[in-house]
Amino acid sequence: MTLDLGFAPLHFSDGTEAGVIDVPGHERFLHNMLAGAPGIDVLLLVVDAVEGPRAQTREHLQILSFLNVQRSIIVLTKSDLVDADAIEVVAARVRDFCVGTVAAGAPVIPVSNVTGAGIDELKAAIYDAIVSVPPRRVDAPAFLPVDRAFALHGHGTVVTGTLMQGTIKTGDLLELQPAGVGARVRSLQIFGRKVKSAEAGSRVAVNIPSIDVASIKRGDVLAAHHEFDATTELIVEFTPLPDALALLHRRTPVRVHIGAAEIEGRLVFKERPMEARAVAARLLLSRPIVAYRGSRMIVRRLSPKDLLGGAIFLERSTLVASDRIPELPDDEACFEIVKASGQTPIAAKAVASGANVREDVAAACIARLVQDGRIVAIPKPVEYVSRAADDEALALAQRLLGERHERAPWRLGCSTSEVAAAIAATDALAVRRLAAWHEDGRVGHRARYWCLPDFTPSLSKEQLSFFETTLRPTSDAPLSPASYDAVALAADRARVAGVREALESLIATGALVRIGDDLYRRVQLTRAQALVAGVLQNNAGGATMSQLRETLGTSRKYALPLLEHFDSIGFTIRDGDLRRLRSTAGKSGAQVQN
Ligand SMILES: Nc1nc2c(ncn2[C@@H]2O[C@H](COP(=O)(O)OP(=O)(O)OP(=O)(O)O)[C@@H](O)[C@H]2O)c(=O)[nH]1
Ligand SMILES: [Mg+2]
Repeated sequence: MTLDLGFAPLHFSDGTEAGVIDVPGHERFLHNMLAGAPGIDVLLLVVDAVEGPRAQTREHLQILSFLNVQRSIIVLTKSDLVDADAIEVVAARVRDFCVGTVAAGAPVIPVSNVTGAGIDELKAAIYDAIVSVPPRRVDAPAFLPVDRAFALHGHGTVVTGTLMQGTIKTGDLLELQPAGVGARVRSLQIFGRKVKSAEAGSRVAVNIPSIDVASIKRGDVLAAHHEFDATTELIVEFTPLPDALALLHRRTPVRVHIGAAEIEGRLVFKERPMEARAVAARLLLSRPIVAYRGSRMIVRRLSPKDLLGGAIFLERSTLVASDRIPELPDDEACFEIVKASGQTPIAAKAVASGANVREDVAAACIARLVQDGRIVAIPKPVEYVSRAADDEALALAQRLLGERHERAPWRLGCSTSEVAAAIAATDALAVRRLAAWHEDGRVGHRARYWCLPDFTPSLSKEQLSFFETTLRPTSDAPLSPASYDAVALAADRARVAGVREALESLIATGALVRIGDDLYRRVQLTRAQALVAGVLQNNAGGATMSQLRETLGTSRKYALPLLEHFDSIGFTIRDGDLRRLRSTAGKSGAQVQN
């Protein structure tokens, strides 16, 4: 079984020479097949006449369809092991198998390596094929992907490969890429024969003694000096295999085979491809590579290593030719990134890197998108979601609130955690989103509860009568409060549904006012305030605590916290033993600081 690439010359009587590249067939050595395949112009698809084509045959054909194969020949080996009829049958099968592949319509030649039958016909077919293959570009900058590197005693480092384009001559100064190290060519060989120059399409061995063999590996490129810049970001034209469409995401982790190199990276689309058609894509690699325009590469999934498709190098990402690549405007690119983030708010910085634009550009795009209402800002820290995602989450939250208001109208609404569960967010995120909706007036907020904007709690008949009874003041002290603790205890004991929640709602809406343990009805408080105002308006110098207590007709126990409450809400101001109205205090010229 062949493990790695094999190379051999094939000579024809007229002096024509072909370089044969033998690649392993077994799936486990596909990476080696991929290293050798880009140099192939003429494909010899070797099929066992006994077994016929196998699954691996299909994968090889798919791979080769993305590379440089110009002509194909189907070779049926072991013809000595089957009769002529069987050969016809298997030949027909292979022809069918090759429909729609690079080998479609290729001649089928049965051979036997045991008897030598068919070998001359095969050689003739190879000759016909190679002379009809259009020549590679010999005047382009030299580009030699290195498939082997070794040190030769007395000569130093030698690298071999298929010269993809250009010409190499002895004495040339080349460059080993992506390291970018200069390398002088001391000597050249084509299949063991010393030559002065080698042209594109040749299998060559290049002696570059100035470079340490340990610093070269399969996949490096020996290239024309100063012609290629290594890059990790490229624009490619990617053609997906139909079977691979489902495996593609907008950003797909991939393993790319280019030249003899194998590199991990990400393939990034503006939009996930839905058809097996060529699309522009950005390829972000984990290591720099060099490539020439038109370099072909094979793209596999990172794991498992399914074949995804083929790609053609167009430009380094920084040098995008705008007429070739349908670049989305930056606004759209930024919008796509926000949209792709779904319900997870995304920061401007992440939008910039996702859309591959500068941060200041992203900031301007985001401002326009917010202005146009296509994306929505979420506060603390400022991040963004798409309008559609926001509407969706808001609808869920509003549905929850509506249901809750209907089921328990006496309740203030929902806690943050309840909303968080409904919109499938963490509490921390829910509070930020609720704050944004509250800011826009799309949800209401009262005492740590969230509600629909126009919602006011309303009590059931039973709850109303409970409070009526419990909070009824005695006729001799109409302004005396109830005890909050006592009311809460009574509420807990009463068999009235939701009455404890109703108590909190009454306090939150201000119908009841809690001052320490004292619980006032709003009417009591309004009355008390009017009485205090009356006394103080008639006493410009102020009134004492006991004067006010008498007016209110309550005990000192209640009067003290109540007056302090009036101080705290800015209604009165205390000055030693005296209290005055804060609003008139200024007007009367007294020395009061606000
Ligand atoms: N009888 C007969 N046996 C053959 C013929 N050609 C190859 N074989 C035998 O088939 C077996 C496989 O041959 P290989 O040349 O290793 O096949 P391969 O396609 O290169 O295999 P991989 O490199 O693993 O992909 C060997 O035992 C060969 O001797 C033939 O024409 N007739
Ligand atoms: Mg083999």
